[in-house]
Amino acid sequence: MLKEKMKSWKHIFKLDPAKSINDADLNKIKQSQTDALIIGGTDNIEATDVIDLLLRLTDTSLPVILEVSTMKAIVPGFDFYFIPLVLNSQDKKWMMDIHHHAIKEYKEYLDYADYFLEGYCIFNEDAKVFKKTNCKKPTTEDAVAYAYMAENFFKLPSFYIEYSGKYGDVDIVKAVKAELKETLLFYGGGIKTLHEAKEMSAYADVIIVGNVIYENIDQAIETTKINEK
Ligand code: 1GP
Repeated sequence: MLKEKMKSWKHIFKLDPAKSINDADLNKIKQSQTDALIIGGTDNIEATDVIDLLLRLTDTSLPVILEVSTMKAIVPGFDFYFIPLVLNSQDKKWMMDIHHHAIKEYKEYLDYADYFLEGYCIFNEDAKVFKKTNCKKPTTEDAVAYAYMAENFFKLPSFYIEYSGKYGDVDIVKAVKAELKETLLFYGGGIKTLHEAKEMSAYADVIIVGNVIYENIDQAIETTKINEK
């Protein structure tokens, strides 16, 4: 069961198929202490780029996950598929309708694929994903209530505090963690240093690191060392 396996994960790198990464940097990612690799992004996601990146990752023993953000880039061959539901979107589309549409098309495939739902709560108003999915900025109280719904109403295996591109408020992560018993807490957004990685890891079950991979690869690798003293 994927959720059981994920209980031992602390760190995931998120690679954006719309951005380029050279082999040397990708090798550093593969050889790092991260627990898994997600391929995912918001804009310009093309199946050819997803396939290209997947093929460059065939020589890693790390789990390779596709985070499905658009139906046109659903590609077979991944270890796992993460499916986001945007809880604080003001449009039902991002919580329900695109999933409904996808199930009509891919239901048979889903029977065989190992997939995992993510209840997203997006905080950074400047993030592309916030605007694209027409989110409403949650307060701490809102976030805690969404976390309750994710765990108790929808029985989602994970709740994702998403600050994409900006380092978030640790007090919100702490408050949400206190609400969750079974649902795993993911935190992603603006982590660039080991200190920040450790700070968010103190409450989040899994931290997700993206942008810094493309800004400073060695600093990105440092964020994996959360278990070191
Ligand atoms: C984005 O949560 C991830 O979906 C990681 O955020 O790119 O800001 O590290 P950053």
